[in-house]
Amino acid sequence: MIIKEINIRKMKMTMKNPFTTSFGTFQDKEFLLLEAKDELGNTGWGESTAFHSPWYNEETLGTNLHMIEEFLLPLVLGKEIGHPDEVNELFASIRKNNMAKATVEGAIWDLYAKRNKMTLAQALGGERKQIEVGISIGIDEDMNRLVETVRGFVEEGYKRIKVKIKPGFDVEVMRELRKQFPNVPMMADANSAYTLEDVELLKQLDAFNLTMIEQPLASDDIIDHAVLQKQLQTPICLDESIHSLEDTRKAVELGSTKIINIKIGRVGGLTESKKIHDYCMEKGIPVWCGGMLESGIGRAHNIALTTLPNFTLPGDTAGSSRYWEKDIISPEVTVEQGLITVPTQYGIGYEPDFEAMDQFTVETFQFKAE
Ligand code: OSB
Ligand code: MG
Repeated sequence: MIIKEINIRKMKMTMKNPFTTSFGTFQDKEFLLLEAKDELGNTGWGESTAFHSPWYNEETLGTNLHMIEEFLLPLVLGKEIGHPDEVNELFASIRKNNMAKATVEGAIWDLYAKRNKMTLAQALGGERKQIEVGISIGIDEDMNRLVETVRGFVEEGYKRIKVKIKPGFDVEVMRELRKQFPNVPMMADANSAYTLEDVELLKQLDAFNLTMIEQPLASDDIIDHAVLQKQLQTPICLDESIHSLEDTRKAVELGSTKIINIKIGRVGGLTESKKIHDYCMEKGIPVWCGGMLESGIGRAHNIALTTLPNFTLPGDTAGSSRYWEKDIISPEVTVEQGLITVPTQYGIGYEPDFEAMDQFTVETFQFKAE
């Protein structure tokens, strides 16, 4: 296929509820959407998971726009691409900027699947008809309200509850939640808020039978996590520290992690996600699909990826209504008893809802092959 045209939309959507992590709180979600068109008029969609500011990683909406426009599009526009795996190779001369790369690559995967009359899940080699999902709950210092929030999602049937923790909001919170919900699969995500000086505190979490603790230590660390894992019973799952198959291999070999959170954007796209998935499957390391508070477009990519066989733990891909009054796809993503039924339409399987999309579009950019 030949990539003839790329359209980018700068979006601004307001989440139903503010989301708080160990870095801070935000409610407005600003991000990029990218539409790729081929010479036959097929289209594919990608979503950038970079946030407005660089608190999760170093990328931002602004850096993504710059990287895509200046460096990535010239490598694909007007080019003949046989298979989306080639996009990774075309981008190999550009260091990092994984979320920018994944935005373009994701759109080309969707395009490829549609052009070949397959679902994105099939194009990736996934076979599941339904996927199991959990939910990620932000920090809420009002303990009673947090318990009620968790209760609501448990009653909705979400398959596991993930709670954000930070120093001063950790052991007692998990103790209370475990007391209230003795049998619910539960985990904690620290978003890098601790250091090895907190080992004694983190060891107290072992009492609560958590499925894992996500990214307790620095976002660029894999050494200290190995030291910590030796002293914890609770499995460590790395999120921020993993940007590639190579990072995964090193972290697994060092014993820094027993589970991997795969985020398509963070690792530079679906091709790299698949490689990490395959490697982990071979090593007996379970994976699950993380979330970046995506709109329906990014959510659809996460669903397709989760159909691969080693996604054996519920991911963070909650339903559209968890985040948005109105999502930008049709139908919206719905969750029933913690299950999402994988769509059977070609490509990402959901149609863009242009009316809703236009409503949240702040700026548009168009690029055409000469
Ligand atoms: O660490 O997994 C994370 C949201 C924003 C940035 C980082 C993370 C998260 C979440 C929420 O945990 C995932 C979601 O509901 O999309
Ligand atoms: Mg995380």
